Parts: sequence; structure tokens; C-alpha cells
Amino acid sequence: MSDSPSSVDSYWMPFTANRDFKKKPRIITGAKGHYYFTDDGRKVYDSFSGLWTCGVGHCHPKIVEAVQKQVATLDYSIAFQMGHDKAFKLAGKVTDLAPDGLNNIFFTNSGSESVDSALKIALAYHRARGEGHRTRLIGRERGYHGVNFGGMSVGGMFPNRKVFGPSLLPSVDHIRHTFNLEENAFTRGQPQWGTHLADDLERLCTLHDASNIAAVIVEPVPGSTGVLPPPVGYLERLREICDRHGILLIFDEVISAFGRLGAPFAADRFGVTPDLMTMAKGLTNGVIPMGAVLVQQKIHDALMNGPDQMIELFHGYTYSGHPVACAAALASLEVYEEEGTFEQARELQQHFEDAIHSLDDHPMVTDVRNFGLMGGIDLQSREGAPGARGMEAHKKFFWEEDLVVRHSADLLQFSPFLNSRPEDITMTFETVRKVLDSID
Ligand code: PXG
Ligand code: PLP
Repeated sequence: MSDSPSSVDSYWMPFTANRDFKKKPRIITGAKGHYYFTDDGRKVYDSFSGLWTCGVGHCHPKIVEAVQKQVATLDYSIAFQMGHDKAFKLAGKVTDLAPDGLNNIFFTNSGSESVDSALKIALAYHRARGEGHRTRLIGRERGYHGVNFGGMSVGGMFPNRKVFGPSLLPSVDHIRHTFNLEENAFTRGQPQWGTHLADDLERLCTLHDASNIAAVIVEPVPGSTGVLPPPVGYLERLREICDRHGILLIFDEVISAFGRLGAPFAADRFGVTPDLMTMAKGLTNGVIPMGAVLVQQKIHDALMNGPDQMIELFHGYTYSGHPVACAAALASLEVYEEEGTFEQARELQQHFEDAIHSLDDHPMVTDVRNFGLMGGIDLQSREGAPGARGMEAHKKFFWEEDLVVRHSADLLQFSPFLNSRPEDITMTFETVRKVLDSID
């Protein structure tokens, strides 16, 4: 085994510049509350609450205890043709929290699996109703719906797609994104300009004929591509166009669900109810991988046909509704309720908005966007070196300022804890200014 690579070399890291990282690894060995602990003995503030995941902080005692208890009681339970108590209990709890009509839930293990499950359910629904010609799926430019083939196909991020071009789903199209620097730079919250961009869906309804379109999937607030709050009235208009043409509307709430926008779901915050909703991340506060698809009762019921002994939907995962994940989710939902997490998030929004927009005047910054507790800062790219400035800033935050700041190329993203201390939000953006001042 003498020629086997070191463990640092063996781990192929996700969405990471592996070779650069391995020159000087940034290693986390523990976490508690709002901090990570590093292998060189430092305590580092987490300005991204995991990866949009850990709203109430790391290692929340109540969730930790629930997981420990569950793993010692029922570690795994066969998921097909059998069930266990916690999965049913969780189904009841999430559907109770959900907007009216979203009465059924399908469990998965991630956001990517949730998206692919939702797309499959949408196609199966139309077929069950005798509208099997509705096969086209519509996403949006600059959308992120995970990395599996379905989600990648409806997604609108070119770096994620370009290598896989011919293998993407064939029957997909995209509406325009809503990002517009000329009209909306430095807008606080939802921009006034851009409602009409929803009408781009009408263009695709004409091009493909609406009767061939199964579903439209959008993030209510696109997250990974830099926090793009929807123009005022935009989501309402999408809903209205979908209704007019019998097209299902899917909200991908993998980031926005469970308090990120100061409400249980983005659907509540915007007053627009989708036909299907995907979620993951905050469902378990990031503690155990888990995702889900909420489904309107009419969609579920349309599929409950055929002989009783037959499987209605040929879809599912070995770990759908995993008992330990269910325990983590149940405990998370209890914490959210007991601690008033969604209300806490709502109360922090104004402070967060003011703090992030304190960077508006920085010469290196080309745009600042925020909604709820989601924020993005675009940095001007260095001539001929896109991403270099973001990477340098990220490393400086970590090594010199004891701060984890998420970056994607030259975009800095912020996802503060839903129970942040306001002074830590202030500190985060003061540190951002300090670091930007110190790089070229
Ligand atoms: N849909 C949305 C809207 C997401 O944000 C996924 C699907 C996929 O979820 P999984 O669990 O398969 O990763 C996501 C995930 C970032 C970032 O920096 C965001 C995500 C993942 C990685 C990085 O914004 N979101
Ligand atoms: N590949 C093989 C060979 C399998 O047997 C299975 C599940 O049984 C899968 C993939 C899918 O795995 P999962 O159900 O964890 O998504």
C-alpha cells in the first residue's frame, strides 16, 4: 500500500477547488452553536449557518439528544411495503405546517433527490389524468435545482451543465432569469422592476404549446446564483399563468423553507401556493441528510389508482424516511416552535438588510442583494481572473479573521443563523469591509 495516496489526496471534495484546497486544507473538527472549531485550535464564526442548513445553530442539544436516542432504538427500518412510527408522525407535522392543500409528503435524502422526485411526480400525475402529452419541464436561467440529471436539466447554471450537454433531459426549456443590474442594482429586498419577466412563460407556452408542458420549477428566491429576490408580483403572475394553462408550479424551497425568509415557507411569505414543493436542509437543521416533496392532495389522489395491491408510483429510496433523519426532523420542528425561530428570523431581517447594504459604497462591490436572511454581495472580478478575488477573500476570512464566508467565484453569500445575535451580523459585514479593503 506504499503508493496509496494520503487521506488528503483520496477525498474528492464536492464543489471544491480540490488541488488548491489541498495545498493548505481548511479543516473543521467540531462545532457548537454559531461556531466551528478548527484543527489548529481556533474558534471560527459561521456566517453561512452550515450550507444554508443549520438555522438554530450547530449541535443543538435537543436535536442531538433525539438523534442519539433514535439511533439506539430503531437504527433503520425497511422502507418499502413497511413503515415506522416516526415517518408517519413527521408527515403529519410537516403537512400541518405547510400551506393549505399540500397534504401529502414524499421523503428523500437531499435537495437533488427531492427535485428529481418532484419532476417525476409531476409527469406521473399528468399521465394518470390522461394528459400524458404534458412532458415538457420548464426551469429558469440561473436556477439551481441540485446535481442529479433532472435537476441539472431544469437548472440554469452553465458550469453545472456544460460538460453534460447531450445527456441532459431532452424535453426541457427555460424562462429568463430576473437579474438586471441596470434596473435593480443595490435594491433592498424585492425589486419593483421586472414583474413582466414572468410573461416569458407565455412565450414558452406559445412555442411548445401549453398543452405539452407538465410543470414549471423555480426557486422563490434563487439562492446559489447569488440571492435574486423575485420582483414584486412576479411569483403571483407565474402562478396565474400556470393556472390558466393547467401547468403545475413547483417551488424549490430547499433553501427558503423553515424560516430562512421569516416564515415557515417562502410560499407563506409571498402568499403564493405551489402545486409541489421541495425541501431539504432546514428540515433537519442540517443534522442528518433528509429531503421531502410536499404535494397537493389532488396530485396524490390522482395517482392512487389501479388495483389495491399494485404500487402506485414506481419511485423511492432505500433511505426514504430514514428513522434517524425523521427523529432529527421532528426535534428540529419542535425547536423551531418552542424557540419561535421563524419569528426570530423575521425580527432580524431589517438589521441584516442594513448591515449587508453597508457595503453598497465599497468600490469593489458591484451589487448587494438581500431577502429574509439570505444575502449576496457581487465583487468586481479581477481582469482575466474570474473567481480569484472571491477565493482570496474567503481564505483571508478563514485564516485571518476567524470567519467562514461562503463564496462562489466572486460572489459572497450570507445565510446567518435564524437565531443570530445582531452584533454578530454587524461584525460579519464589518469584517467583510476590512477584508475587501485589504485585497486588490
Ligand atoms: N435546490 C435548491 C434550491 C438548492 O439550493 C438543491 C436543490 C440541492 O440540494 P442538495 O441537498 O442535493 O445539495 C439546493 C442545494 C450555495 C449552495 O452555496 C447551495 C446548495 C448546495 C450547495 C451550495 O448556495 N443548495
Ligand atoms: N444501485 C444499486 C445497485 C442498488 O441496489 C440501489 C438500491 O437498492 C441503488 C443503486 C439506489 O440506492 P438508493 O435507494 O439508496 O438511492
